[in-house]
Amino acid sequence: MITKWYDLQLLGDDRGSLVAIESTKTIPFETKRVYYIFNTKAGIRRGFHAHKELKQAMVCVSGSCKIELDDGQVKEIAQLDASPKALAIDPMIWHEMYDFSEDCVLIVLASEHYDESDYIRNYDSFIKEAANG
Ligand code: T46
Repeated sequence: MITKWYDLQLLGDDRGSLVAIESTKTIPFETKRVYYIFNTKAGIRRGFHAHKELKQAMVCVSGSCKIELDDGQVKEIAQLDASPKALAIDPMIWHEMYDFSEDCVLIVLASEHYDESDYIRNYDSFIKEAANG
């Protein structure tokens, strides 16, 4: 299985719900960057890359979408919705997000600051690098 989830604890009371994510505890890496993806237009597919070193955890806090994960040999599809869990996006996993609902909000915790040189954006190059281990 290349699909890996981190369980999040749903905290809440009669006022509503709360989920806390603690760096190095809830997710197993130090978080240097947080970004979020929202307002994705209907029919859009995004991602189309793998990271060389970056570790990430993706949480859907509203709505839903799907993500295809590909390690160069196996492809899996994960469904993201607002249940309390974070999807691991490890290095050398080609990923594509799609089927965004209108209200989909994805929060991504990342182990490093933004660095375009960490991206592999060409699928053939990804397959070659993945084959070289
Ligand atoms: C990923 C998936 C899940 C920045 O300047 N700083 C940032 O921290 C990020 C994440 C992006 N950008 C710029 C780079 C592009 O000009 O924002 C623009 C959109 O990024 P991109 O086309 O890479 O978006 P996605 O949705 O294809 O990919 C993003 C992340 O970039 C990527 O790391 O794993 O979400």
